[in-house]
Formats: sequence, structure tokens, C-alpha cells
Amino acid sequence: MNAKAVMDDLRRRFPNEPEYLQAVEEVVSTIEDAYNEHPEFERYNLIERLCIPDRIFAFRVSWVDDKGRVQNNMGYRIQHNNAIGPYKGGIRFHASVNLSILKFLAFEQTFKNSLTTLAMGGAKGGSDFSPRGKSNMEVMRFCQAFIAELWRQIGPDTDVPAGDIGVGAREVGYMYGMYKKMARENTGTFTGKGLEFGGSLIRPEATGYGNVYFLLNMLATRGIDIKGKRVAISGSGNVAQYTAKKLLELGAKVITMSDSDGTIYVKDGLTQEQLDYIFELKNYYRGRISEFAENFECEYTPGIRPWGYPCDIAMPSATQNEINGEEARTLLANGCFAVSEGANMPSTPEAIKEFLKARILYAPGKAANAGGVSVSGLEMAQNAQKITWTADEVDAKLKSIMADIHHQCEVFGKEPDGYINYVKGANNAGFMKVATAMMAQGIL
Ligand code: NDP
Ligand code: 2IT
Repeated sequence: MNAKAVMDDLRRRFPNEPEYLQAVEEVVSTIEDAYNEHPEFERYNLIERLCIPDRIFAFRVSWVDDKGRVQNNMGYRIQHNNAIGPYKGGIRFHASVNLSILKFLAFEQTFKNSLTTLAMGGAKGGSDFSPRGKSNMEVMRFCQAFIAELWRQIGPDTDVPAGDIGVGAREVGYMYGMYKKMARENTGTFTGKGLEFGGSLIRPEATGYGNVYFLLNMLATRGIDIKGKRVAISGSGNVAQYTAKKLLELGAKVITMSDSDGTIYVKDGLTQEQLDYIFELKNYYRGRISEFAENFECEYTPGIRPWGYPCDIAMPSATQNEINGEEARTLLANGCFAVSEGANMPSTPEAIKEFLKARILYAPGKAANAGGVSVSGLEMAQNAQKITWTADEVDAKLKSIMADIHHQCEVFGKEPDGYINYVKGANNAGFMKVATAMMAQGIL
């Protein structure tokens, strides 16, 4: 394969999908050499079959709001690849959701899930519905209408959705309830469920904790202690909150958190009391991060991202393309030596180039945030056996999976000078497993 030719062709066919093209280009450009060592891949035109999703469902979701008005949203599910296991991936509810964003996420998920060592294919779904400002009843009616369309396409051994931006325990509960009513089965389609109906302990924590565990593995390669390090986190949702919680437990300083309106800065690091407040503010009151600043009289700047504040480590945990080239240069100029991505594709290609050029510890999301889907895989395993594991058991498995992913990155990404290129490592390790499985199963 010629990476440039592959990209030219995809650009011609999907000209209006910049995020999808961006995610594909990052992978294709880093696996080109390994791919070309296997002429049989090319004979099977593996690359094209890996880049283009198996199938896409798109549908209208009509629901009635609290004022009695009829609202219409778009709903989607992208089943990208199931070579190594059932389709698996989250559902995103956000006004920005479109086909390009979901295609990039489903593509990334395929490689991420491959890295987890568990048997899961890649998928993603969502809607341009925004839960922000909606009542519980509106969210419930929307979720039910969404699943009334989608339920036929998902199932415990075919496609297992979960949460993502705008989809947490509340939304998963409503969707799973409706799914059960339609499908008349109760074997665990959906992960991130409530603990009372098949959810796994540690699933809410898993993405944030997993990212910190991955970071610890990276720091260990340079003998760096996390204690006292200043960490800039973006976002204040599920991933950001549990990243902060684990960091505080380990004695690091969380100096920033944010939402789509602005950023708070706490120079000496959040206290446990302050973090507890954020959990309550975001999960219970569904408030804004600016309210934290009012309550604790700290610095809050509307309309900015956290990357201008001097930090040792950056953990972007909000959304895609939230660190651009200039912000990457600012981080580096301020002495940042590690970036571990909780979000999916938070760094632009230019930012990634800067991080790699500066030879810092840089972990792409598909490796660093794989803890979430890993514990989803463990939830599926518990549901299948109709048993539950303790929090300690799940946490221990999560730690070992993150260490394994780090090891795979090292094996596939170590450069001659000893630098671990985690982008190359994650992409090649993830790709090889999917490619081998696809070859064994023929042209489908
Ligand atoms: P949440 O909805 O819980 O939180 C998202 C956070 O990011 C909020 O603080 C939100 O602010 C902010 N945010 C979202 N979109 C934007 C935007 N366009 N610009 C600025 N800020 C934004 O989602 P999660 O914490 O679950 O997800 C965060 C990231 O982590 C996403 O990239 C997701 O794909 C990724 N991820 C999530 C996993 C999971 O298990 N949940 C697993 C692996 C990756 P606001 O409230 O103002 O919108
Ligand atoms: O991006 C992700 O890995 C997720 N949103 C979690 C997916 C899952 O199936 O748990």
C-alpha cells in the first residue's frame, strides 16, 4: 500500500469528513512499513476494508419535549469492524455529532479494542441531541425513541454500546431499559449499567483510572515519580473527574479543569473537598465549572482551554482536537514532559508532531484511555457468567491490562535511539491483531 494513495482515495470519496480522514491518516501513515512486509495484506486489499466501516445505520429520532413540541434529531450507529469480537463502543450525545465524528471514533475504537487484549470489535454511535438543559423526562423520552430505532441492530453477541460524551449512567439506564422492553432479553447488551442491574464495579472510574495507570507506566520508563507533579486536566465530565480523583490519591496536583465555557486554575492543586464539590456539581446538579470558581474564589477564565498554564503533565479529557500546534508549543515551552490522552484524538496532527519532535512521553487516546472499554469488556464477561467481581478484582485486572497495553506500545514503538513512539506502537500493535484476524476469516 501507498499511504498517500490510500488517503487521496478516501479524501475523494469522503470529502466532508475531516475528523474521519484525520484519524485514518494517523494510523495509515504509521503502519505503512509493517503492512508492506505482508504482501498478502495487499492482495486482500485489507487496508481499504479496515478503513471503511462494515455498515452504518442512520435514522431520525422524533420525541416530544416538555412543552409538547415535537423534536427531531439524527441517530447513528457505525459498526466498524468485528474481526476480533462483537462490535463494541460508546454512544455520544452532543450537538456537534455527525457522521465524520462518529466514523473517526468507530475507527479508533477498533484499534483501541484490539489493544485491550479482550475480544471486542469496534463501533460507535450517537446523536446530535444535547442532554444539556434538558429535563430528566426529556432525556428519558429521547433515549427511548433512539432505542426504538436501534434495538434491532444491537445485542450481547452482536453489538454492545456504552457511554461517551453526554451519555452516562442515567442515559445508559434509560437506553438499556428500553432495549430490554423491545428485545425481551436481559443478558447485558450495554455496558456502564447501574450496579443493581448488571453493571461492573469500577466501570465509572475505569477510563480516568486507566489513563493514570498508563501514565505511571510511562513515567516509570524514565524513573519519574508522580508525587507533587502539576497536572493540567481539561474537561470535568466522567473521564476528567476520575483522572483527578486518582491523581489526588497519588499525591499529584490537579491545577486545572474545564468545560465548554471555560477553565478553572488552582495553582496549588485541587483539595479533596474541592474535587468532591466538582463531582456533586457536575453529576448531581449538572452545573457549570464557573460555579466552582464562584464558590471557592479561584481563577476562572471563560472561553479558554487549560494549556496556557505551566504544568508538568497534560491529560486532555474533554473532546477531539482540543490541543492545537500552538498550544502544544506552549505546553512544551512551559516544561510539560508528558501528555496522556483521556479524550479521543484531543491533539491535532500538528500538536502530535510537536510532542514527538520534543521526545516527550506522549500517549495517544487509543492506548491511554482504553481502560474504559476494557472494564466494559470485563462487564460483558461478568454478565455472561452471571457473576460479579469485587472492586479490587476489577481494579487489579484494569491495572494489568493498562500495563499490557504499555508493553505492546513498547514492543511495536521503540525507536533505535530507545525513544518509545507510543503512536507508532499503539497503531501497529492494534492493527496487527485485527489484520491477522481478518486474513484468517476471508474476504467479507
Ligand atoms: P462527559 O460528557 O462526561 O464530559 C465531557 C466533558 O468535556 C465536559 O466537561 C464537557 O463540557 C467537555 N466537552 C465536551 N465537548 C466539548 C467541546 N466541544 N469543547 C469543550 N469542552 C467539551 O464525557 P466523558 O468524560 O465520558 O468523555 C470525555 C472524552 O473522553 C471524550 O473524548 C470521550 O470520547 C473520551 N472517552 C470516554 C470514555 C468513557 O468511558 N466515558 C472512554 C474513552 C474515551 P460541557 O459540559 O460544557 O459540554
Ligand atoms: O471511547 C471509548 O472507548 C468509550 N467511550 C467507551 C466505550 C465502551 O464501550 O466502554
